[in-house]
Amino acid sequence: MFMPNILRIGLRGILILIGLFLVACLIWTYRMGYSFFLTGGQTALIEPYDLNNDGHLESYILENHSLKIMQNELVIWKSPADWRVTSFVIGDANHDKQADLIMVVWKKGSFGNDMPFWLQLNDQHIHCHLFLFDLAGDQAKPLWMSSALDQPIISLQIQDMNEDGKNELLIQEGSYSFLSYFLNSDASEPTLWQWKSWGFYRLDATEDDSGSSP
Ligand SMILES: [Ca+2]
Ligand SMILES: [Ca+2]
Ligand SMILES: [Ca+2]
Repeated sequence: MFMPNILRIGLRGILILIGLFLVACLIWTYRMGYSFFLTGGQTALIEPYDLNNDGHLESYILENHSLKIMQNELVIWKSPADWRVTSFVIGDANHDKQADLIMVVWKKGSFGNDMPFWLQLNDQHIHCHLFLFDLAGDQAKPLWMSSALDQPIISLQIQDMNEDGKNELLIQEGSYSFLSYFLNSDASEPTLWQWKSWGFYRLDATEDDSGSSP
C-alpha cells in the first residue's frame, strides 16, 4: 500500500515509542513486584485492646496501609509515612506475658538510620518485614524488627496452636512476583513459627525448609 515516507517514519517512531513505554512499564512492574498492589485503598480494620495495661482500651486502626493507635480520642502513634502496613495482630508473641503489636510492613530498606558498618547502601526495593512493638504508657516502642523476609506474609494469626502454653504465629506466605497476585498467591500451606531467643523459628519445618524468621 502506498504511504508517504514522512507518514511511514512518523508511524514507525510512534510504534518505537509505544514499545519503549511498554518495556519501561514491564521493568517498573517487575521491580515493584507484588507491592504494586499495595498502593490502593484498604478497608478500615479497627481493634480495641489494652496493650499498655492501664485499664483503658486503645483503638488500633488500620486503613489505607497506615496503622494508628488512638487513646482517649488522641492519636498517640502512627506508622511512618514510608511504611505500608498490610495487617496486624495483637498477642504475646515473645512469651514475656505481655501482649505485643505484631505488624506486617512493606518498606524500602532493611535498616533504619543505624546501618551496619559493612553496608554502604540500604536495600532500595520494597520488601515485606515483620515488626514487634509494645506500648508503654503512650509510647509505642519497637521490640524486634525483621530484615527483608524471603517471602512476603499474606496473612497471619497468633494463637497457641499446639497447646504448649506459648503462642505461635500461623503465617500464610506468598511471593514477591508481580504475577503471583493473579495466580492464587495463598495456595501454599500456612507455616507455624514460634519465638525463640531472638527471632521466630519454624515449628513445622522439614530438613529442607528449616529456618529462622518468617
Ligand atoms: Ca490502655
Ligand atoms: Ca510479649
Ligand atoms: Ca504453642
